[in-house]
Amino acid sequence: MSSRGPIILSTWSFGRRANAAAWDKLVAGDVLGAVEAGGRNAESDPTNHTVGFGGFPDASGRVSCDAAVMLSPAKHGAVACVRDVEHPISLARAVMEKTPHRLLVGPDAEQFARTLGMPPFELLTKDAKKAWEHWKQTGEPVRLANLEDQISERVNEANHDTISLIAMNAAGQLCAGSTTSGLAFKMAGRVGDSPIVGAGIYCDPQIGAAVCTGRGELVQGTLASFLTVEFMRTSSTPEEAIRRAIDRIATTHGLGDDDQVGIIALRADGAWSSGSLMHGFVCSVRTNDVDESGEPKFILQPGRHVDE
Ligand code: SD4
Repeated sequence: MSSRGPIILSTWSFGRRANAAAWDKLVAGDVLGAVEAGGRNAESDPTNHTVGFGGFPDASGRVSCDAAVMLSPAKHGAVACVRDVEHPISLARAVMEKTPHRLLVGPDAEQFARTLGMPPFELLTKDAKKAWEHWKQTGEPVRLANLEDQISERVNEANHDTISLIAMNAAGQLCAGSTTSGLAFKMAGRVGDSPIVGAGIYCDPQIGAAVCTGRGELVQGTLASFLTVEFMRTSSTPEEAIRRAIDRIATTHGLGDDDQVGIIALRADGAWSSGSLMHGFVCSVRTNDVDESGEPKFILQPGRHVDE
């Protein structure tokens, strides 16, 4: 599929709401503002249990968030393992714009947020705490009647809804971003792919951008978003680039039944595609003509599906 911007692509079906929140800024040409607005939308949604407020906590019962934004190899910012910041993606933007650095982590990143006037914010909701208590007591997948989304150890839309986005404006300027509370009940201190440039997100204005979702550990060792962009340099289509990156993940890892990764890629000429290791990933897209969510264009192992 090919056309120049404005276009915004994001992970999972709730990405449509994020795309809507980003749209006005994107139409005005502000790609960074659009990605930030989309990420903030997901961060504020208490029913999304893998991003910001309402995110499921780590094994210690505390929510920790990772986020990043990227305009180019020279212009990006990220935060990791921040526990009391309402909008980690805005903090990542501030790292890019207000510091000479690229990644701030933990309490010092939180302290940086205070200096910017972002007050401490409790990210743990009652539902998320309940889910954690259940997990703590039973070690079992959670089945709570009052939770719209059920938790399991599996990587599916119900429990893996990190938002990763790529926006391109009408002038062809690109921006990528991601924000997440990571895997539910992860080890305290664990950081996934999302804030790692090259892993969860990558953007090279000359070539294109790619973003990932799913089990971060599979993405970190393959630098799957960087790899996808590099493959776009030489591949005939974004779909082919994604296929090669997903293939790399599959051939370098012993995949478990629940291992899912989804990738979205947008080439600098506006051509885009999406793909995943297995069935279950969803990509949301908005342009002047389209506003929809759908199955990825490419699934490496279509016979496999992550059930709820
Ligand atoms: C992580 N990649 O922390 C994130 C999780 C994710 O959809 O994408 N969930 O590993």
